[in-house]
Amino acid sequence: MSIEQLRSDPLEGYDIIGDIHGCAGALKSLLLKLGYKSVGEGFAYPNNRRRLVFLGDFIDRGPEIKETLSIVYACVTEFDALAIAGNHELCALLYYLNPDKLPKPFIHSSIQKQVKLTVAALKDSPDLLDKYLHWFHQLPLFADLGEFRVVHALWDQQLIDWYKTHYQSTKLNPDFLSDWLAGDKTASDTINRLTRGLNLPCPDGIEIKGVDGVVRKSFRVKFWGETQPETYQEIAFQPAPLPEPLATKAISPSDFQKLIYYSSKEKPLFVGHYWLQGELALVSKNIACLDYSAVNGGKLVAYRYHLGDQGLDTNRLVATRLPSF
Ligand SMILES: [Mn+2]
Repeated sequence: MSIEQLRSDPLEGYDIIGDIHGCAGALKSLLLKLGYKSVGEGFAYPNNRRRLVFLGDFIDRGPEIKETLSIVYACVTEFDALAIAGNHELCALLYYLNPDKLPKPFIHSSIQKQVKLTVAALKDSPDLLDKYLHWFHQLPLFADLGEFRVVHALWDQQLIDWYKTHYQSTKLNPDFLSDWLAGDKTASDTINRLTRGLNLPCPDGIEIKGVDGVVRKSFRVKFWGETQPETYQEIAFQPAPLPEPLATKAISPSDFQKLIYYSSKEKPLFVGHYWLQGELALVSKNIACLDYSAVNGGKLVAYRYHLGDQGLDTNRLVATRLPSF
């Protein structure tokens, strides 16, 4: 198959891929399972009838970061795939832009260690590292593809509208990056919410030990579900259960004010980021999270979206077999 033969048929749909984190082997097997063919360094669907959408976090953690970057970059630049930024791509950018003053909580010690894995994977190819960092500078932070939306962690319509008005773009750009690095609160809220989701600090000095062994003083929160939740357990969304007494504690009025609600009447939304485990399922009627901990012995997951679909369907979730590393 040559690249020239690819561009003919109308678009049938999109295949949206969750967090890869350097698992190129899992990525290749998922793309082959979905019917994509290897072309050059990338993958394309026969006659370009389907396009790929990557939800961010291509880098860090995993064993084949360099090859993963090569595949995703080629899919985007040669075959019209879309890739949006995850918190790890932003972290890598900041690591180069501003190594002496990294904004917290966006960058903490464990994520810094992970960025070093990406730097190490590209240490013999400084030109490639430059190329990818340049690419990261221009990745979209979110996208509305007409029938559905994508963002790495959380769709906050208010902050997205602010971003589009303020920067006249959906992409990362130098003005935004300099505002963020200068400590602009709305810029910082936007990047935190969209790429890390909503995190609430644990009250009363409570700590939570994660499935990755990291002890955290905050926890991730849902942006769907009940419109009037009462306890912290009802809004928590993370692998480790909340410890008592936090789980059954009533949500404080100030935390309640921070909650975001993506209505079930909104168009379908795809996110990654949340380290899901176990059986594939939608997280709500109109939201699919496609991060199933690929790098942690889990699965790399895609959603097959056909143009004209009415709503989401669990049967469209596709996973690689368990990788062998
Ligand atoms: Mn992430």
